[in-house]
Order: sequence, then structure tokens, then C-alpha cells
Amino acid sequence: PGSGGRVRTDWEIHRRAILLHGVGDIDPESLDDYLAIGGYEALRKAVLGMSPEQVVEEVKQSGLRGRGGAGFPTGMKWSFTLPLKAPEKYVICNADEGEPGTFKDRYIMEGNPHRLLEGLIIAGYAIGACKGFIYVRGEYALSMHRLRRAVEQARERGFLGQRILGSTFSFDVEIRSGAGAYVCGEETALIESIEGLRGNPRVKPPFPGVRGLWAMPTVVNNVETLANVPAIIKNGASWYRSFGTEDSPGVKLYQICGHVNAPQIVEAPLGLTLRELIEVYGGGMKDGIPFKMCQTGGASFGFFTAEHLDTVMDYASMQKKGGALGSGTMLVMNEKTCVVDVVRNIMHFFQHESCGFCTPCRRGTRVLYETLCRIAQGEGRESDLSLMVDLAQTMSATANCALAMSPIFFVRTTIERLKDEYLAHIVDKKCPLGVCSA
Ligand code: L3W
Repeated sequence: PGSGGRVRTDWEIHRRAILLHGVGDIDPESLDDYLAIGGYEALRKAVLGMSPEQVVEEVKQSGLRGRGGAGFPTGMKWSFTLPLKAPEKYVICNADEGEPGTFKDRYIMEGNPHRLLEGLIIAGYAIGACKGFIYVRGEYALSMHRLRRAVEQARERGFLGQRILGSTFSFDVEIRSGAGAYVCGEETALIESIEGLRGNPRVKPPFPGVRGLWAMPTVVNNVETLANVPAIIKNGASWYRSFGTEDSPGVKLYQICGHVNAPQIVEAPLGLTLRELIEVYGGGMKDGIPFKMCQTGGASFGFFTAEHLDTVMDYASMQKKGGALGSGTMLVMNEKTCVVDVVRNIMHFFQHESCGFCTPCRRGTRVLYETLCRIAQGEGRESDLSLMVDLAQTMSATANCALAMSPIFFVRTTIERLKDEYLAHIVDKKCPLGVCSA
């Protein structure tokens, strides 16, 4: 992009204010290091000075929304589970970070695992859970190691176990490993996996908050969501709302990757524009090659093109423009990138990761992938474009889980916004950039 973005250097102060506070500075395997930067003060405040209802209310007032992708209000989710009477309740941290281009949760787990653990224990207190699970992506060996150490240390110092910090609240945490299936990041498939079953998503409702792990009320939250909680409890909801926008308060981890000079993970307040993220944090477009498109939110969402560079990146504004904030991935692509090649690649991922349980997804992702391969190879028809949109729409309406609801976003936005490039493959029977046939 050009230099139209406002450059506000005061963002620098937000870079490590909350989620990345301590990351890179403290020894992630030292509980004392975490305590030295104020660790577990929020837990102390919650279990010794606040009722579960007050904790839930504080999180509700903060406006925190789920950072895994869907953006569901966290306090509201907790408030559904808190009043339920059940023999046991659970809280699960979804650390099965599998969305392509998404690697923010790993940063927290490797860099400051106690922050996540503290957020998880507070969540357990807030909903009345007896046990928490952290379901970690199987490939994340270092995250798992550091979390296991953090759990042991927290137990030794009385932050976990019976009567935490002398209160009446008892809670323990178990770390579970995934085994490489993307679909196990879907909360109900994840629950099946913890139960020892094949990771097939369940039909919702009932939502896990009502009937989850072993049929008990279960709150499932993403790593980054929980990592916000200690700061909210410690400093209060209105302090948290001083970051971000009315629709989307607080801070977010953005993964700026692709054709930028400085690909990186940054913590920034919600509500920046894509242009600002690329210029201020990403260091601008690599080698000066102009911007063409950006997949925002992770592979499950739509594409933004140059006319969207000034869209405010909060949940509502992005959704209005056919994109999504999702997990905060910003995959930036320059003019030399072929959209058909990129979409074919993403579709290969989805057809490979489909669990095969329901027909719309199993067949639909395969047919979409084969159609894109034909177009890429110069064997497409113009009617393929409307057929792809129809098929993706049908999948979205009829499939069992969110995996098959994703293609409509990137199929529709790329066909709408970059139709000429699809047509060039179909009419000229070759890739105009020489990428697909290479
Ligand atoms: C109680 C209701 N709870 C919704 C809860 C629900 C869940 C959360 C969001 O995620 C996203 C999607 C994909 N009463 C409720 C309720 N809930 N209504 O709120 O629910 P939902 O259904 O909107 O979304 P979801 O199926 O949980 C799907 C994206 O995730 N995705 C990729 C994920 C990958 C990562 C990663 O690697 N970090 O996140 C793929 O599908 O696009 O936006 O807790 O129970 N009435």
C-alpha cells in the first residue's frame, strides 16, 4: 500500500502490554519470573476477593470476545454455564492451533505458559469447574513441555490443587495432546477426542456450555482468550475497554505474514486498519512489489483486496466487508501471486482435513478442489465459477460443522473480487502469471 495510513507511534506501548507481557523477557520455565511481573495476583484477587458471579460480570463488562476465530462474547459464554447444577463442570483450553497461518497461541504457550494457566484457573473458578484440560496441538512439543512444567510448578506453590491459596476452591489441570487432525480444533470434535473417541464434530445445539465433556457443562476457550483474563481481573473491565473499539475492545495478537518486509506476531489494540498493520508493523510490502490481496483471519475466511486496505479491523467492520478478524492472521500477498493457485492450495488443505463424516463436506471439498485444479490447468469453464459458489453455499447450509462452512468465504470473495484472473485461466487456457502451470 501507499503511505496513506496514519502512523501512530504510541502503539509501541501496546506491543507487550497484556498478552506478550514478559514473553521474550522472562524464563518461561520459571514460576518466580512470572511472579516477579505480577503473575497470579489476579488469581489471588479472584478466589480470595470476588464471587464467581463477580468474575463473570467483570469479563462480560470487558467485552472480551473469543480469539479462536468465532468472536463469541466470553463473559456471556461463562454466564450460561455458571448457574447450571451438575455433578461436575469442566473448562477446556483449545490449544489445537491448526488454522493455516496461525501461530499466536504457540507464542503464549512457549513464551509465558503461566499466563494461560492463570486465565484457565480463573475461568474454572468463575464457572464452578473442578477440572481443566489444555488440548495442545500434537506438533507443539515445546508448548506441551512448558505447560506441563507450569502445571507442576503451580501445584507445588498452591495455585492448583485442593483449596487454592487457602480458599474453598479446588481445581486441577491436565494437558492432553492432539494427533494432527485440524477438525479436532472444532470444540465438539476436541471434546470427543478427549473422551477417547474419533474426532467427529457433534451437532450443536446443545452447546458444550450446557452439555460438553462426558455430557457435563463445559466451557471451551482459546489460548489467547484465556491469556487476556488475568489482566482483566487485575486491572478491571474499564481499563481493558480503554484499548480497542466499542465493538471489539481490547488487544489482539496479529500474525502478519507473507510478502511483507517484517513478518511477525504483534500485540496491538483492535481497530487498526489493514494498511496500518502492513505499514507500521509489517514494515511495508516486500521488495516494493505492490499489494494485491490479503487473506484475513486464517484460511477459513475471505480475501480483502486493495479497496479494503482502510477497513477498520474489528469484528463487525470486517464481517460487513466479507472478511473476518478470525484468529488474527493477515496473509499478505503481492501482485505476483495468482489467486487461483492460492485458492487451489487452500482447498487442498480443506479436502485433506475433512473428517469424512458428512457427505456435503467429504464430497464438496473434493469437488471444489478438482474444479480449481481444472481451472488452474486451463481446462475450466465459465460456468464453473457459479457452480463453485452454489456448491460452497450448499455445503455451508448442510454440513455438520464449521469446516465445510469456510469455503464459501474465500470462494465467493475471490470470485467476486478477482474474477478477471479466474476468467483469464478459463478463456486463455493458461495462468496469466505463469504460476499455476509452473
Ligand atoms: C452457547 C449459544 N454457546 C455459540 C459458543 C460455541 C463456541 C463459540 C463460537 O468455531 C470458528 C469459525 C471458523 N449458546 C452459542 C454458544 N456458542 N452460540 O460460541 O461458536 P460458533 O458456532 O460461532 O463457532 P465455532 O464452530 O466454535 C468456528 C473457525 O472457527 N475455524 C478455525 C479455527 C482455527 C483456529 C486456530 O487454529 N486457532 O481457531 C474453522 O472452522 O471459521 O469462525 O464455543 O459453543 N447460543
